[in-house]
Amino acid sequence: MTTLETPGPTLGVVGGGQLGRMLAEAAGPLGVEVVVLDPTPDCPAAPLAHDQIVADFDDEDGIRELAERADVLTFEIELADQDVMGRIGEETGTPVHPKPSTLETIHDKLVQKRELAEAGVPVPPFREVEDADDVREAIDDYGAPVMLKARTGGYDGRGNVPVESKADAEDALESVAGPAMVESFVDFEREVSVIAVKGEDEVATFPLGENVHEDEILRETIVPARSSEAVTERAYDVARDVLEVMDGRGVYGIELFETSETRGTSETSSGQSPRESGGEILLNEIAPRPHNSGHWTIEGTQTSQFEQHVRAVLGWPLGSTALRSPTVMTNLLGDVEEQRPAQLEDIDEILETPGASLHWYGKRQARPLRKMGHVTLSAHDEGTSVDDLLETARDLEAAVTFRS
Ligand code: AIR
Repeated sequence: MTTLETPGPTLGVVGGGQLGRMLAEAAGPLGVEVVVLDPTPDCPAAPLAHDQIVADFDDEDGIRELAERADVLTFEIELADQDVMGRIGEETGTPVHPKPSTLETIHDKLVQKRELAEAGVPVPPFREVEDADDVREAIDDYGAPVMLKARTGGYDGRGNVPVESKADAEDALESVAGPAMVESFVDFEREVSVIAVKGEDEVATFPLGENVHEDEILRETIVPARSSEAVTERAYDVARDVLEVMDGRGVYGIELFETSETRGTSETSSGQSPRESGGEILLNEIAPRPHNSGHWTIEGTQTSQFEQHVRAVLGWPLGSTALRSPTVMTNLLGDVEEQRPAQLEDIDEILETPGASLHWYGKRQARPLRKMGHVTLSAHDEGTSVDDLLETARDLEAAVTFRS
């Protein structure tokens, strides 16, 4: 039986960006206190959290203080140092979720792909590359273009470089600047993601989201995804298989490709055309934390991904992931030429539109393509389709301007 007292349990979160902010927003009503650790004074999570420890993500003293004050340690950024968290977690007896070993696996995209492929999770062809010759060889084998990825450190598209031809191999490797891997470029029909939750002795998956990326950065999530039922079910199966490999409780963002064609026998055996049955599901990447493609769950489902993360890491029962209504989320990315104080103008249309919710992360500085906020638009009547929602959401996003 789960018991609540005052003050409630404390969650220590390494990282205090928008994810930490939305975690704190979700923790409040449950009586859970959040302390974040982030190097930026007045980080986005600070005004909503109980407290902020100003320290680097790998600062041992800071993380020890966080662990001593917390009942459970978690993280909202992959720059968190798994070795330091693991060691200090053990020293202080504060559990860390997801487990640092999971973060270690995920940290290195090559290790991540290898472990998942070994577990039978479908992944695009991939390999380690050490020099430009390896990249060129991969282009020979997979065909151009290929996707060159930094094995560690990249997020929000940083560190992912499409290589169009062999002539670009050298420059691409240089821009990645570090250990790298190459993946075959997936000819996808759409990108989708499953936000999945691993609880104490249960798992949950949120409705499938369809993601639109540009320049490797998420722009929109559309729910339900416009995939066939068969593909949607397949995505949930793959997500559950992924969770089997992950160690530790919490929310995982599982990014998937739905390929354009159905290969093999499924199209003939089911008697459906590829369009009806859809393509295959391949794993793209995993994030061991709440994910941008799950922000829509705040308004769109009965329990948000942030509340699920709080519940999961504390070992509490998970909530319902049932869809409330079709929902579209659009990111508000810094539309500025260079860094400047954050100021978003003309927000009136968003505020006045029924079903629209504005989330502003409170980042002091806008930077080109930085995630500054998002807008969620939920259907408020039965007749509204996701295509209608998408059109309105795009209009809302276009209505606001960053002061430059
Ligand atoms: N984040 C973590 N991994 C990927 C993303 N987008 C979130 C976390 C982190 C914040 O982005 O909430 O703290 C950092 O944002 P920025 O704009 O300061 O780089």
